[in-house]
Amino acid sequence: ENRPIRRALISVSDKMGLVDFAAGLVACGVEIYSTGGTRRHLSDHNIDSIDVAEYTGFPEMMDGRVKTLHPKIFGGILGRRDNLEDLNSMQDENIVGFELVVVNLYPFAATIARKGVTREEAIEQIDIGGPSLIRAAAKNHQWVTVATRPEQYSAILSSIESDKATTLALRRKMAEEAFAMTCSYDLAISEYFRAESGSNEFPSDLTVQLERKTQLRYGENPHQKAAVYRIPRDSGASVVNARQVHGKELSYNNLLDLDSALSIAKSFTQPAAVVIKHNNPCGAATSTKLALAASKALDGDPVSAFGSVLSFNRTLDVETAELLVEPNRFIEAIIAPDFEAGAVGILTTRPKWKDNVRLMQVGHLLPLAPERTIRFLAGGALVQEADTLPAFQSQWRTVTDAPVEDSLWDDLLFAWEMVRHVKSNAIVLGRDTSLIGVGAGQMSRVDSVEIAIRKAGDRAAGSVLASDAFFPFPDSIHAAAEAGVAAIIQPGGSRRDDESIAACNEHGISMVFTGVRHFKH
Ligand code: 93A
Repeated sequence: ENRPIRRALISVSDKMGLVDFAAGLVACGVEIYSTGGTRRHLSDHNIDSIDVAEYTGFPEMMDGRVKTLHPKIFGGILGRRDNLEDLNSMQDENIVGFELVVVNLYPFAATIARKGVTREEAIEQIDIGGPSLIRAAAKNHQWVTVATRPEQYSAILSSIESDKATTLALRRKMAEEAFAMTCSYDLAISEYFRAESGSNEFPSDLTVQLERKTQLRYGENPHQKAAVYRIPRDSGASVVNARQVHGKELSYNNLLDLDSALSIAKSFTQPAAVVIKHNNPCGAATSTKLALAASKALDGDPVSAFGSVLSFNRTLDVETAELLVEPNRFIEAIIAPDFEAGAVGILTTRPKWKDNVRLMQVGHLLPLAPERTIRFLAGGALVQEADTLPAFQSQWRTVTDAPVEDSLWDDLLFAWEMVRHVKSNAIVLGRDTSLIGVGAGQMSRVDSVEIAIRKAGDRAAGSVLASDAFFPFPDSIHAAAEAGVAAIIQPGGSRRDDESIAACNEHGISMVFTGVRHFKH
């Protein structure tokens, strides 16, 4: 079921990694067809390609609204190579076959996140041809390989380099990811229209249908009966849908913790590792490599990490697995998009580990789709949109005399992303894009500050502090200053903001207001 790749159609908005990929394809003798902007980008880097417009005989028109929507393109993707009629049609109409389709879409979500974007601009960023190309290629994955993200290029190229072809398994995996991607793309558009119509009215009746997935041994405590239910037809990347690769049955509390762990790992684009205890993060980090992120995350609070659950946003590799099985570590469960075979080997054979750890494979993590949350109360329920609002850095304001040092911005962004995942009142300290102190669930904010500082110890000096809501009094600022905190990020909006700002100025600390609150109750 290996299919040779002779011709590729490339049409991408995100040009990341494209030049190396295309150059590799050309070196393997693959002929490239491309659309306007993509073709210019390739030719700027001395890579020749055939103009799609020249091939179809139709110019790009209507400001690019019609570029690839043509039977000579879709016939070349959808034609079944073992169907005589399809092949005859291709020959009669001078249609060439594409065995590889490389497309990523107009950045709709990034466009609507921009400040002051108009409705017309948003509408123009609804990609029509791109999803069609992707869906056509994914439908015909028996013959065609589809790439929708730069991260996929290396696997595809190395397969072509070694075998001049791709395997069915690879094509099927790419097709699966492609349909998940076009689905979340359309969901973002539909949510935009919903928000635009100003209707924050939720349905007047809500029917929640759930099907029992498994009976659990017990609930939060051994005297409580419990079961797991799933939403029928929901196939998103979730703990409920994840596949258990190894280990004994998950408990109610494991499932809750894994769900939190996964939602945090999902929110980072860089390789990330997260450590959860009792539904709050006690370690988390991002880095250039998963193993580095894991080591920083576990060092965040090594005492609390004992008996924790872990999540990762990349395939768990051998290097990371080696690091996890160090003596004196005890991990209840791990969730990751995938596990290298060698990593499963390491995690499931070492004494103490093999009988205890559960491994959950969740599959490709989609970018955050808007979701709703439901919490049952006695006599009813609360329904809300999930707090998946991205950080709009363009709307942040530095409010202190001292500007934020350049070296601290990454940590501020990291801490701000983390604090929304901690129970209110939430305070986190971050340093070197890792979590070094957390104060969670306290009834007074200054208590959370003091706990976070105590957890960070010597490491608090030079760190950044994030607060999920404004400081009602400047006492927290004084405590942070005493510990050597270098910068603070918080929503702002208290009647006494000026007192907090004055306290920062007095201590030479910089402070950023985000204008957005992230309570989690
Ligand atoms: O406006 S479209 O929906 N009409 C099309 O026919 C079409 N074909 C590809 N947008 C279309 N595309 C998109 O153009 C691709 O999905 C890709 O994001 C972008 C690449 O255009 P260019 O190569 O001109 O930069």
